[in-house]
Amino acid sequence: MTLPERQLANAIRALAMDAVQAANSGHPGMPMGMADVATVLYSDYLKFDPSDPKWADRDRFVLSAGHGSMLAYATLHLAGYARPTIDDIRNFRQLHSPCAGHPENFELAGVETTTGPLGQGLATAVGMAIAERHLNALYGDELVDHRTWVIAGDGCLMEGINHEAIGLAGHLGLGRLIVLWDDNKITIDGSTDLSTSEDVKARYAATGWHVESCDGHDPADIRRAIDAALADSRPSLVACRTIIGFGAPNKQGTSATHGAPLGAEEIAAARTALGWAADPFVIPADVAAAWAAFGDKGKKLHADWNDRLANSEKKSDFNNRLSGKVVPGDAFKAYLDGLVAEPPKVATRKASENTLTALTADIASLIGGSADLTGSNNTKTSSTKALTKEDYSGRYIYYGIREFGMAAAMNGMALHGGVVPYGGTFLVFADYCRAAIRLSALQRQRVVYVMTHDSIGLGEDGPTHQPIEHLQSLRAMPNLLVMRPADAVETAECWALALAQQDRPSLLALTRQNLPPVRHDVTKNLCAKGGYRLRAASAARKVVLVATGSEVSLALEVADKLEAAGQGADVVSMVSTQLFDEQDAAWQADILPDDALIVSIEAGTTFGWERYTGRHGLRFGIDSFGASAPIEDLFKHFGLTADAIAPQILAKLGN
Ligand SMILES: Cc1ncc(C[n+]2csc(CCOP(=O)(O)OP(=O)(O)O)c2C)c(N)n1
Ligand SMILES: [Mg+2]
Repeated sequence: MTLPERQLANAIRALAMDAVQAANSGHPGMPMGMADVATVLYSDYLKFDPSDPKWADRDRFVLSAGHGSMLAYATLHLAGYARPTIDDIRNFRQLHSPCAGHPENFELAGVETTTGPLGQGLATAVGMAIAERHLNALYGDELVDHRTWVIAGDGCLMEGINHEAIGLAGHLGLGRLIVLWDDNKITIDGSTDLSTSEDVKARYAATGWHVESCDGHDPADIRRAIDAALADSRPSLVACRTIIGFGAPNKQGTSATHGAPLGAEEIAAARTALGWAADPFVIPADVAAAWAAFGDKGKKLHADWNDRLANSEKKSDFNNRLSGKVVPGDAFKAYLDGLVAEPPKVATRKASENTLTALTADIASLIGGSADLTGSNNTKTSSTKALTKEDYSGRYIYYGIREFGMAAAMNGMALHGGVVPYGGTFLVFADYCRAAIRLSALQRQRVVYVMTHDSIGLGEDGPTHQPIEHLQSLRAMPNLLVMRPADAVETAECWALALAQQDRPSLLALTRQNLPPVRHDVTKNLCAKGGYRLRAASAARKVVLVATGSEVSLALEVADKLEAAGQGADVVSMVSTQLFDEQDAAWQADILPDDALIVSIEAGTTFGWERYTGRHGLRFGIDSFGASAPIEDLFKHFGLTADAIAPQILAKLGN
């Protein structure tokens, strides 16, 4: 490497070791090891305009090895983005610094996705690459023509999700996805020899990827490998052989550089070894100027792109797509009116399909899919033909049996913009993709999870397939809107609410079994309040029955029995505890009054329902695993029938 180019990379190294030292925590090894690769990427390949980090046709860069966050902060700063400033970097890992321990998409405009949970960044990038190809198919090269670059470590490639993600990318032929693997043979515990004997390159090749190797400290060799990746139509893995902590003379090549400050002495020795004389957080003017010039090409490309957009007949459509605003249109309104005219007795998964039929007709940006349960999740509509390698304009993704990969890809699609992803699996398998649902919520992304077979009501498949703790545990996740509608009207309302959330994901818990209609008017979206009085007591109110989804009709039956015994009972449909908790105190007090016995009914764990029933209320649910049997037998076995519940309430009331 010529001295000047090595010096440009050394700027990353210096910022990484100095920021980690100042914070007294962090990961210097990865940024120091991949500094040469990152410098080549920024200087010659990455399409970006630092003055507009959200330019729609920019390349996406994902630092999947999120622990190496200082690589992201250093490159964004050096390349001339407004943030992070050098003071932001000085405050690395401190409260309110945008330079958080791991990169956060909501902290810095130049960070495309939150990373840190290993493997997910790469899987998220797959979704970005899908969105790019889809929009390219619709708007052409003149408006959408960018790549997705990933820097991933051994950990990202070792995690199970890597298998799902690269399988999907290989199958869909996402040739504009390029993964630069920090092939340093080191993880936290030491050498990768401790834990793996895998031929990673053979695995990628077997999955339909193009594979290159290079010396990650030789810019010419890095360029050769990347050029080969660009020339190949398959997604590419570039194995960059690097030395972790490159430049730290006594610690490089060892896991000691992975996740701890190098120490003042070693940093001084590294400065000498690297020929870097500048003080901490000082970038020499010639180095700064060279880095600042990297963005010039992108600025010019951006200006040309602006001209093309201005002259494009698709301009307003494109801008509208990218704005992220989606509004249910005429087909949806007609569908809602039809529900009042002829209330259907359907499963809410079927009601979801019917709703989606209207929504996908109205809203072109909706892209559906399922993890191999299309016919069970009811996620495909006549408007959504398959998105394939041959035709990226399709709007339905056959994700295969890859729940985690699907969820991470949906995050990437939402983050990319221009598309609104929804995808289905069984609710019980929310656990398989939970870590990605968590990143949907943390990253404030509008992803809609269509989770069917939401209770023992699925019947004979038994306890492995019957969710118990899932609803409550998902409700515990911050910023995830869990909704469990009770009939077709509520299902439609929940879909409208899910699409209206521009800054959070939603999860629709839907039944396999048919449910009777409980709502007969659609003048107002009552689900918007989270919990509302579906039926008021006739006799003097003694009880409020709070139920969700399939148990709302059961609550109505229980109420009939209580009323027959002279005890007035309200029935509340608690579609979303999160939305209910967001209502004002007056609404909450009106729906859950202090002077009534509050009773919860949900075919899942009772854990947590005391939040609404209080300690003295009653909670009906299931606190064990389910069982394999026909649905009627199961509800009887678990005591979730009006005949079983009503007497217990009457007894509690002293009758
Ligand atoms: C899912 C997940 N598991 C564990 C960790 C903790 N962790 C952070 S970095 C790391 C080692 C990663 O090794 P590698 O990707 O090779 O990074 P390098 O040491 O080369 O920088 C681990 C286990 C994590 N961040 N995410
Ligand atoms: Mg490693």
